[in-house]
Amino acid sequence: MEESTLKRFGISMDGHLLRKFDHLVKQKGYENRSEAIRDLVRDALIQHSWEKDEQIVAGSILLFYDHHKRNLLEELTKAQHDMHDIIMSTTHFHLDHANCLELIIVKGKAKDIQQLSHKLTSLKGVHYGKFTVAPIENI
Ligand code: NI
Repeated sequence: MEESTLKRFGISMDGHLLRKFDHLVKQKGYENRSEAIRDLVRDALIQHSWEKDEQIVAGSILLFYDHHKRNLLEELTKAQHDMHDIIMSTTHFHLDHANCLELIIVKGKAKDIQQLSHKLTSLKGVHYGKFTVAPIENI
């Protein structure tokens, strides 16, 4: 029963990242690093499994960016117009002089939403992007 056997493996990580990770482990109340990593891996696998999926899902795309970055606003607007049929709402928050937070609520085929999310979060000038999604059919 290889699938159910607990396997051990080593992970290399730079000290700075590890300190931040340990802080996260503590904040989220995980027993240890292993438990936290298992959770992160499960989450990543769920997100990945939806990439080519026809399943209808709903979720949000959160973007944090500097609106001074050249062409960024135009690119963000174009990408959203290209896929307007899966976008239910977009809310823009001006955080300070330079930084913006944009929350995009989406609903549609998982593969289309994933594609939009990849497109938006990979634009130059987007400092942070977070995609969350939940199935709304065939749960
Ligand atoms: Ni703004």
